[in-house]
Amino acid sequence: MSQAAKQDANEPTRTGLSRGALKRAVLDNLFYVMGRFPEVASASDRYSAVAYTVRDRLLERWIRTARYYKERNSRTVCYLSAEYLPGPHLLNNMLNLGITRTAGEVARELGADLAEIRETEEEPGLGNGGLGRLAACYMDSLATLQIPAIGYGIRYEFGIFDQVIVDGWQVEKGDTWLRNGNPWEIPRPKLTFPVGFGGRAEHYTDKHGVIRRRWLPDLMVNGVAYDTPIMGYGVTNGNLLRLWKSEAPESFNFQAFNVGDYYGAVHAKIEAETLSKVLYPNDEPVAGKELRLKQQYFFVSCSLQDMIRLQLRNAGTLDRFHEKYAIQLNDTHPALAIVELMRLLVDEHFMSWEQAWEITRNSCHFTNHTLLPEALETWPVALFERLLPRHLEILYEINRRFLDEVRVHFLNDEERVARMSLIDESDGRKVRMAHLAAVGSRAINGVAELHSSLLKTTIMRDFHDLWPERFHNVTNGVTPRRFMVVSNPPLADLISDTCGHADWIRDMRRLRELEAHADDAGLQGRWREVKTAAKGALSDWLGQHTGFRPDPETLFDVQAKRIHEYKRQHLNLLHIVWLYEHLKQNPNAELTPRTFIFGGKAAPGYFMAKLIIRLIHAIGEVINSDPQVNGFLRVAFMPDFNVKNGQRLYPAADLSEQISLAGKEASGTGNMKFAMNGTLTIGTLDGANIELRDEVGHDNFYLFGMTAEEVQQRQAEGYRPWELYHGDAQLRSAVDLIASGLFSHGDTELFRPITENLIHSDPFMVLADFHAYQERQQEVDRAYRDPNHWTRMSILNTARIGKFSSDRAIAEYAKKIWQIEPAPVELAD
Ligand code: CR6
Repeated sequence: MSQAAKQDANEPTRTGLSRGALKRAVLDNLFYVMGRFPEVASASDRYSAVAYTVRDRLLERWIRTARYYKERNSRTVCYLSAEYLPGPHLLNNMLNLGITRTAGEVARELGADLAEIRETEEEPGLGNGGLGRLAACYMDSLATLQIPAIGYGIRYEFGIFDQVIVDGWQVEKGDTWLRNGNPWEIPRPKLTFPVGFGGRAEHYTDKHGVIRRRWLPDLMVNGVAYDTPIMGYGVTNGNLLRLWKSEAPESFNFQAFNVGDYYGAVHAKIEAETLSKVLYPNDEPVAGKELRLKQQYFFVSCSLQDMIRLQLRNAGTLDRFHEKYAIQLNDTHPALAIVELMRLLVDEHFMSWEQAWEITRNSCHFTNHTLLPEALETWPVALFERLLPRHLEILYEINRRFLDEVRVHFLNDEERVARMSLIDESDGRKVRMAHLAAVGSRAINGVAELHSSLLKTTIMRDFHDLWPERFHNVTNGVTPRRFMVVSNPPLADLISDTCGHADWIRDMRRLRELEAHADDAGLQGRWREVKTAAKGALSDWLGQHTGFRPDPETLFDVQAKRIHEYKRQHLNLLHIVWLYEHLKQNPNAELTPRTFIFGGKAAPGYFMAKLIIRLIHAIGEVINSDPQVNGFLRVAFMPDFNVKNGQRLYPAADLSEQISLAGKEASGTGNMKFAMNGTLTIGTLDGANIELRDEVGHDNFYLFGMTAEEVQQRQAEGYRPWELYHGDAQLRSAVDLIASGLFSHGDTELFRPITENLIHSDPFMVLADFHAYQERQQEVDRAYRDPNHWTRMSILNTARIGKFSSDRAIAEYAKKIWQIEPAPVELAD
């Protein structure tokens, strides 16, 4: 080898991680990819040049991983999810590669600022809230735990809308996240699969004289793969997020064009492309829209065809498909996978029904994420039949065999048979997707202890009677990489400093080492400094974006999540209104100055949720401009709550509001993100709050409200909110103040839907929990006045939050549900 060649081999500048290599790569990318030189580059050009530099380094590791998994034919998790909310990629990828510091220096040397560069990144808003963000946390942990995995989903052109506030109302703006390109994805135009819709099923005789059934769709769409590498933290393993974009097959155009039907050709193209255009903006969806069913089938079919392609390439047969793949269905959105896999195996790969069912049922696993009856997906049989006629036949056959099993198991119980059927015959015929998912899965799990046990006694009770061994719990978790290290670097540094290592980032149980220092005055002081600085940064941001800059010296009391009546933002508001009145009447009341901060989007068609946003602003307007209370009470709203803005909020919160009606929030994950950042919780015994309280210690958590059992009991007895309203003077006057028009310039109609609903129906029992909530808030108020005590509790929350790492959750899935082992990849040969 020549000297020069040797030097090249020793200095892989193309993907090196040294300062020199990074600097050269950024300049090269700016020049060769963006076609710019530094003096004229815009912030967006600089961002892209840095992003491509990081991407090259990911690709090297990712390709090495792909090769390694292929050689070993590793068992692989296929996570099927209609939503992913990864958040901005740049800093997270830098962290996982271990180059954050070097990259910051390189940026400075090039006259740029990493903070400014990161601000220009658009986040892929391909999800609504908790469920989509959970999928992203799980992708992060799968890679970090070195578990081979592919995340499959939809590449929506328009993700969740951007929220802007106009005159106190939410206004939705289209999310054009792709307008400046997306450096993180690699289009795979050759990797496409055809997906059919409509048409009919027919019998035919194959070349061996066997009579078979096949589907003749009347519309074909292509799914094109777009790949995003997902790196593990501090490891070489990189997994794959593969999202499908819909396109019209080329041939379509030409056919129609040849017969002169130009309009028809264009129309077919548009219809095909519409499929992956837009994400449905409903968290806990209600309406069953045709396009949504199409989207579900589209991504499920592409994903299964891809798995089958890989398995045939590697093994030459599909007989052991279930040994190769563990398919995880993220809620019922991908439940059609069960029917589609049957169709592919039986109709297209000529497998017997029995073998195909054995494979299907041993490949699929189902996570339920909600007990809300209105959020359980069903599809009208007529719609299902029109779009997927062959699938309906298969579904009926699955149902026929399943119901026979039920009859044999529970003799003479036709009522149970009707309850368990995949078809609901009670009110127009509907396909029950949760039942389909349960029948076709090896394992069924809820997302927190309470939720998993309620599943067994409520909506899945009959299934639990039949197959108790299939039921599990895996409590949700969130990634400490994004929600601690990337969101809150000063806190991460302080923790590493105190513990003497950074191993807690991979092994969150080691945060317990902080406990020994919880009373240490030095740590407490630094802990407070970190919190105050984060509050200052949030204040600045709010000042710039809303015109109101909260005082960082006040207690930051934050409720940030989707706006939903069951989450009870209006309980929080009633308390604020009560406080306001109380202060007006008792100007000398001893009170901790507090800023209540809200954030969250409302589904565009959810009237009450949008009115709650209006009410938050209305109350804020009056209170914030009343000099009589201003030293003590303020209300702010962070517009456009998304992953990026969440990262500003979690580090800055003193108190986190997790106040849903017990039994309604399956898990919640915001609760974990706040507590990781040393935020104390005021909350009900709902979802993962229960486990969080047990972990951090009952003394370090502000509990209030009815238990799920008490809620059920109260409802069974007949809940009468008007009696509570009439019987509690403070509560009544808070409701009345809203109804009086004080917050609506005298308009007594505007908020009537909220006040009337509370008094007369109150489905989420806001009034029943008001008193307990108010009392606990007073305790919070007192505790905050003792900074040492408060800081101790804050430190203990962080120290004891380890359980809620998504690494723990994924390790549980790997062991209990998937039976899969890590496959560590080495970087050097
Ligand atoms: N809306 C639950 O409501 C849970 C997440 C993730 C939700 C929430 O409590 O933390 O899933 N459910 O498991 C659905 O989306 C159906 C959510 O995000």
